[in-house]
Amino acid sequence: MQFLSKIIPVLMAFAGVWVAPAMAQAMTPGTVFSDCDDCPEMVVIPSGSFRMGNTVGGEHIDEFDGHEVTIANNFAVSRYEVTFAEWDACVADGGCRGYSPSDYDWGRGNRPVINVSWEDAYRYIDWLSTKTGQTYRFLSESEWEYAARAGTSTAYPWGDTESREHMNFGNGSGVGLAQGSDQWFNTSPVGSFPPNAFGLYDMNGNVSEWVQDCWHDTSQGTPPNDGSEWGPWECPWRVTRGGSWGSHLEFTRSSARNRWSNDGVYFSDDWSDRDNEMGIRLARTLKSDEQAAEIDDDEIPPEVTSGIDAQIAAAEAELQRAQSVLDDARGGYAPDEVPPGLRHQLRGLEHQVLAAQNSLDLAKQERSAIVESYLRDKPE
Ligand SMILES: [Ca+2]
Ligand SMILES: [Ca+2]
Repeated sequence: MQFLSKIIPVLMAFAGVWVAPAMAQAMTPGTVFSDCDDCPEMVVIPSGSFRMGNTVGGEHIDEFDGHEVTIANNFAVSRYEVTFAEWDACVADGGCRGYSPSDYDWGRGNRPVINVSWEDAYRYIDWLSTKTGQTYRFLSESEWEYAARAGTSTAYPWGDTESREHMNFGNGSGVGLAQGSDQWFNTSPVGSFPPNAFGLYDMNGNVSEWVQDCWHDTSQGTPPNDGSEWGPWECPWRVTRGGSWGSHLEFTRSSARNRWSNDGVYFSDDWSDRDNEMGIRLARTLKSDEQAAEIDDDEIPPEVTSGIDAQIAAAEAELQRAQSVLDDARGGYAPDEVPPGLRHQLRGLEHQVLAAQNSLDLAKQERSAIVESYLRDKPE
């Protein structure tokens, strides 16, 4: 936790400083920015190390025992859970496959979007990346816990006990409850409770949040310790974090782990992957100029990137292949005109396209990390 003493004063100094995207250069931890009018507000999170997992003892199912994780580069995380207003902007712009999730009459606007599968969320991320030219993505599971803890090693960012002054949760046994400062039986408008020390709201409670990682039991090998996701890219179960307005209390701790089905939703007649407790938190990779480290690719010796460049080329080829198989199978039908008999087949193929796109995105992110780590460590 050594980094804390350095970081916290910086955060205090920069808390709430907002910059327009054009000025988004050399962004210091704590800086808040947005890449467009309808884009989610993002907060710059500092690089650093932390102990991931159960740091306070007690029996908590599926939490890691505790291992050190080091995140080498600053990155950005959405200040709030993605809202209905932000989701609806995607649909209005022709993105998100036109899918308009139900809000159960709890309210849209600044309520967190719910009833979104991992693949729905991925489509939103894809739309946002295309619209802004930036690399939006899910957080990895370890990034999520690092961001939620914000330097703390207690069960919650505010201490070891659940609190309605700090979080929207239910009766502790899986049913919504409004009491004290928590006035909401279901979802609350995002930002209704104080932020953590990184300036992030509602990491714990309100809606549970998808991350990139596939689900692994704690007994299944060793999780990554560098902030990267625990793959593979495609799997039947994804990790969700933070618990929700209606989950059991044990899922609201910063270290708590949960999972949800990720079978792939192609058409909205399959609801198995969607739930009214599940929402979206975004990450965005910061570009090198935003980290004040100008990168000229000519400066990088080819051997530094040759391995990852080969991976990127293979991922691009796989994406092209999967897309062409899907296009052939669709046979000229628009997405909403596909006959029911063909839907099942297309659903599987579309899932493969998303998986290929996702693996390409991850390979590109890894290339940036390799280049930045080379520049940081190279001799003067
Ligand atoms: Ca509540
Ligand atoms: Ca949350």
